[in-house]
Amino acid sequence: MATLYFKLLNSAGFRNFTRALSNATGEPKFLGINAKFTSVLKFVNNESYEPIPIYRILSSPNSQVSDPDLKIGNELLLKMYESMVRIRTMDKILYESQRQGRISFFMTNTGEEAIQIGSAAGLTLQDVIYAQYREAGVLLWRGFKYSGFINQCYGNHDDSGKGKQMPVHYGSKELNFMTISSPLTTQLPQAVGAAYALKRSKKEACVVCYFGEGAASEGDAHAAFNFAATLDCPIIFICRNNGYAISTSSLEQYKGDGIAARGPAYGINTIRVDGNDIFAMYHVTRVARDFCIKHRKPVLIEAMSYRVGHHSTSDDSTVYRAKDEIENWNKESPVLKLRQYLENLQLWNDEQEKKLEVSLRKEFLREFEEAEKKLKPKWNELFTDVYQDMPDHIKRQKMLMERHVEEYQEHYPMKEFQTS
Ligand SMILES: Cc1ncc(C[n+]2csc(CCOP(=O)(O)OP(=O)(O)O)c2C)c(N)n1
Ligand SMILES: [Mg+2]
Repeated sequence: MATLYFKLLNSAGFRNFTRALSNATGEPKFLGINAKFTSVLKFVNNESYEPIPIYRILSSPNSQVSDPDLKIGNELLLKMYESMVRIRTMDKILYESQRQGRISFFMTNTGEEAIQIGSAAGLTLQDVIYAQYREAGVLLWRGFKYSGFINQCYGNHDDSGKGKQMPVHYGSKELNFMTISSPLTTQLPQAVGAAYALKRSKKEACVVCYFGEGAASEGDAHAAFNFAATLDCPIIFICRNNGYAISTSSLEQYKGDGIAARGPAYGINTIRVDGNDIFAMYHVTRVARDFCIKHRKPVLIEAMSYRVGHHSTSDDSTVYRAKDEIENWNKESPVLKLRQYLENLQLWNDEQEKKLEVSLRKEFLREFEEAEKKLKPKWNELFTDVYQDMPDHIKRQKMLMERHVEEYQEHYPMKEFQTS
């Protein structure tokens, strides 16, 4: 008891407490809360505040991007547009290939290309990415090639995950992009931990963590926000609010002012942005990155958009939403918006569009044919790369499988696997 007393007495918290017992007016102050007393009994709810506004630059194709901070030259503009069309091309072909039974599963990015490319363009390769699964464009912008995406979806021997993951669970050590894992929101506390480590290492970089508004309902999201705020971690949380968590619309997912409203409650600098406006995404991400690194503090960005495609190849979204709704959002396509903007500036025309489409499709199909021919990884690699030192029970499973395959090999497609 005596020791505890001294510990308390010596702790900064206790000293603050004694200091905080009264302020200049003689009224008591509560630790961690900076508020005034009131005699009005009134509940506060989300209607007590104006909804957080949506920052945007591109309200129409005629909008001017005049902010001098934005520094967005023609070369960057065209690279952004080409990258958006690149994802679209990949999405279309891999989606169809799943329908043809060539791969087991796929998820498209349609409608969210501006969130992905705009934010990725505002970062550097030193920043560490923790994504959910609908952020292929971020990886593409960082330099991941068509071949990398296709090899992963096929799980062939050139897939860096050696076929251990289901399709779309991409990852790249070289590009600082953590491998995707599907249990929702697990990436958030991990990302905060990584941001804390970055802060301690004093590197000029931040962590960027993407997640859906559905994932934000998991307890892990709340734990992550609070740790990021209280430990002052350099992390940008980018919530893609695309209106749906599979069949559950945002109308049923939360009752407050979306995900952004939670930021200030945790003491996190927050902004809501038009996720269909690539310039707004780019600008906000750059400013957030500078803030995060300079002040070693988190930022929350809620990017408003719409999931135009089905949730995945296992979903038919017309069962739970009207076709009109999808068509209306298709008209808001961020790819179309940027194209119109470029056409207005006479930087793009129909002929260039056709040429780009044809060349990307050709490039993709070439890689696709190559990937289909490749063998699967050596089958007993199933047991490797998880533990640094293989535990005994895994060694035993490996040995049993080797024996089994040896004995019954005529029942297995052994020719499809690498042998050495
Ligand atoms: C812990 C956990 N619960 C449920 C699921 C099943 N599940 C996969 S995706 C998904 C919806 C997620 O929606 P959101 O976070 O908004 O991302 P979006 O698909 O809209 O991009 C659900 C419920 C899961 N993968 N993990
Ligand atoms: Mg969603």
